[in-house]
Amino acid sequence: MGFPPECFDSGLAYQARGGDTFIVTYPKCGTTWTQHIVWMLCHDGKPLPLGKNINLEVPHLEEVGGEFVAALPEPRFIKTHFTYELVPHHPEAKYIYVARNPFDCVVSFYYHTKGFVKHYNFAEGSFASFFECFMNGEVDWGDYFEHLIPWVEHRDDANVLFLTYEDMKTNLRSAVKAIAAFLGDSYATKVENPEIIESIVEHASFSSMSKNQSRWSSDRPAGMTPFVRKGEVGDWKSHFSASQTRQLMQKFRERTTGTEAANLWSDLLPSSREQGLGP
Ligand code: PPS
Repeated sequence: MGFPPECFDSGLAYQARGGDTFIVTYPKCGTTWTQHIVWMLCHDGKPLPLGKNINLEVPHLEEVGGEFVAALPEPRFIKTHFTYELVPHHPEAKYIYVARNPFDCVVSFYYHTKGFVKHYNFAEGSFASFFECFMNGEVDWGDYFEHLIPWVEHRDDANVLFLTYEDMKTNLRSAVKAIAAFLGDSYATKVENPEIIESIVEHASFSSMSKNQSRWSSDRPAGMTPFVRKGEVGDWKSHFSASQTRQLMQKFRERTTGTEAANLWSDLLPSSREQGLGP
């Protein structure tokens, strides 16, 4: 499925309701992973079976449109890549935001754009040309930093749960528990059951989600990079040139200095010293 303009528009016009939970991300930051965790929390820890598609179970608002989402039974769990400004707001709706460092994000986004040959004319595209588009904010859903920073500013709102992909990698179990607690008492109680939490952690692992990938995307032709591709923190190091590292780090500093995003990945991203830029 693509993104019909009428679905995008009706997604923008969707009126959020009190019981809605939105999973909000900039693309390639851990959306599908979080959708699957939420789905399992709603299904007593069982994984999404083969034959189902996560994007119909936890639909992508701007892909299926607002009418489709409004017709779903409550409570609704909704994926979106909308910015803070564009996302449908309701004081009693909940928003799970997942951020990922921009270095790994751009690499993942590059393979995504190369692989979805049905949607993009980029099968032969180079990382260098995609990197340039990303740096200019000329990719789907626009500029990475314009997405990240307003959500970081709202990360302590009572109805926002702010997670990072990297923290989910480090401690998946505690991320699952945090999501359950955020969703409410009935979910928090579920994960007190050892069988349920064990099942969720197992089936949310990279190795489990690498299997039966038609559950995440049916549009990937055989032979292309799989949708659940590598699932690593730091894969960017095998893609970036020294110049690209400097450029993105410089942009990261320019855009995040003075915001709470500045220190999100201070232990992971290259320091000025490593780049020969002084202390
Ligand atoms: S999308 O198209 O925006 O919905 O993509 P999204 O799901 O946000 O991001 C895809 C990346 O998430 C990785 N992924 C995982 N990593 C670790 N563990 C699990 N279980 C997992 N599931 C998905 C997926 O591999 C993509 O990252 P890369 O770096 O390309 O591997």
